[in-house]
Amino acid sequence: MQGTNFTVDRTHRWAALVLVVVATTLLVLGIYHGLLQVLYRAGWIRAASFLGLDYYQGLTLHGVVNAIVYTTFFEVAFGYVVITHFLRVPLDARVTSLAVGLMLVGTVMAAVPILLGQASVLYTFYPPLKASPWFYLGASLLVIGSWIPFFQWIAAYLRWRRLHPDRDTPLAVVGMLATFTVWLIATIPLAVEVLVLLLPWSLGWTASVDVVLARTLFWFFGHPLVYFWLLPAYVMYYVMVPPLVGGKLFSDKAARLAFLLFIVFSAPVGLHHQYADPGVSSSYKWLHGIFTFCVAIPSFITAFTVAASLEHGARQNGGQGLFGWWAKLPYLDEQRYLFAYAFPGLVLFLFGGITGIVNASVTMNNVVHNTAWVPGHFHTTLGGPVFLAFLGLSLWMLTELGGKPLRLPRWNVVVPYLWAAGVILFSIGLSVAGILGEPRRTNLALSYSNPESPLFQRHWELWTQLGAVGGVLMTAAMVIYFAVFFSTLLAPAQQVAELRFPTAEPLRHESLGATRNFTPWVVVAIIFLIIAYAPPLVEVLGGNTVPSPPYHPFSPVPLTK
Ligand code: HAS
Repeated sequence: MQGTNFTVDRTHRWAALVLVVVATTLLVLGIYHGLLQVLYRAGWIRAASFLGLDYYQGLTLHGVVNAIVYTTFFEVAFGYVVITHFLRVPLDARVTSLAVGLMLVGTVMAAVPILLGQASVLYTFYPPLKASPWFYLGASLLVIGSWIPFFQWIAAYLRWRRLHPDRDTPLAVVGMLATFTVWLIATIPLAVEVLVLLLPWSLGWTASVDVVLARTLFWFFGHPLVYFWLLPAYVMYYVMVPPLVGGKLFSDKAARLAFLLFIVFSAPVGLHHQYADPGVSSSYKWLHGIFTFCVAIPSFITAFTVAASLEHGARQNGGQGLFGWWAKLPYLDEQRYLFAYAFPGLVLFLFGGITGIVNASVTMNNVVHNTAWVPGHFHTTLGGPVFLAFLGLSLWMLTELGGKPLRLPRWNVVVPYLWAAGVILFSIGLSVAGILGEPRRTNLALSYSNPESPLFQRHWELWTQLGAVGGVLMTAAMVIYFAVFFSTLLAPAQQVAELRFPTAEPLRHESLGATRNFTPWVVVAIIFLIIAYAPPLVEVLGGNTVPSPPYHPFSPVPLTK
């Protein structure tokens, strides 16, 4: 791997390693419950869990661990690595320890009520589903813990700028600062939802909750959240992948523009999750729909820029012809395994992008909303480029920061392809079933998938079975991944820990213009947020929706004919 060497200071090396190891350990639980979900939906097992959890508990654990805890822990770890490596400005070790401590304590506080069955509210925790106050407090601590690093990084960045007024900000730093700007924007409405609506309600201080307001605040958070997940994968694609394929980044300016456009467009789109909700006028939904098509633009820019960088690298290695250069990419190279964790993710995201654009269209959304199509979509986005990038980069951090030799390297490069094959089958199964009307988040095994039930739907059967085959392949990939990760973790350190960060050089010099500076993009983002959210929030606040009492999900008694 080409790149500059830098030994990360001890505190940040340990902080990143602790976060990555804890996240991957919890992931074992998240993956296990994913497998149980898909087998249970297909009717291959009768109980949704072998650990005594019911259907909604297992689904909550699966979503919270995989989508919230694993991603946040990973991103803070990766952020520390990027910022310390590229800026080389010292960060206060005590503040870092506080941040990591809060994230760990918050996670335990949220996990216990889930395991006790007192927080079966799924990862979206929509009211009127009600959780124990400990769940909301724990989630708040996790979020506060993840804000602290961002404030450290902003201070470090401003200091770096003063020291190097003429230098362009390293691209990876632009990417991670954009990631956490999106996170900060997203988590402010979340904090309002949790601290003003849900926590007092859960503590019994208020009797009911405004469901429409809570959902609007949640999706104000929920869609920028998906770009918080995506952007570290884009850092990998733009910064690390070009040198891995022996080439250069096709356009540094396009990469910066993509990151900055996410700051502008990632948030004013949340109502596209609420097209079917009453209480919000259709004109605002329409406006959010337009913004949603805009937020696809930086991903289109990424598709072309990354494809051009791959082609450039492959041609440097002797690739020729219109398609012949594809053969020169290092698909199964054990040394450059990060490429294997990038490429299938990019392919999956072609499907994730198309299905996302289907979702964004109001009329087509009516067909797929709340059906199995939606998990079909997000396993090719969150479960595709994002998850594969995080898996590969976690392993990379473990070896680079821990000074550990990679174990089972041949098995390791198989993992992303096996996972992607599983995701494709899983997503085809769920997407087709969704178009045929199969609901998501429903205890199917007791109703629609149960031949004994009057609700039984035979035409979904084939597709749920296909989804289950995909789920088994995904689990097999993860069993191999865990074997690689934990055997590497347990191997004795053999080298001085030093960071070899593959870092792309731009193909040509470009004048960066407005992409040199964050401020105008943040200002435009705030203006768009006010335009997109002030009127619907005023409408919801002054509306005539009736507050709801709490509701606890339950596993219904099997229906019989
Ligand atoms: Fe989404 C629902 C719209 C992207 C995640 N989304 C969800 C949910 C999740 C999620 C978790 O408009 C469910 C939430 C829930 O629980 O209810 N989504 C979009 C749109 C995009 C999009 C327009 N989503 C994502 C990403 C996610 C994610 C990214 C996670 C990381 N989504 C929606 C909508 C809903 C929704 C509605 C609500 C549905 C409902 O009714 O409930 C866009 O950002 C997508 C743009 C992407 C592209 C693709 C670019 C392609 C690239 C790959 C290039 C490949 C190369 C390799 C170079 C334009 C970059 C070449 C190789 C070859 C072989 C050719």
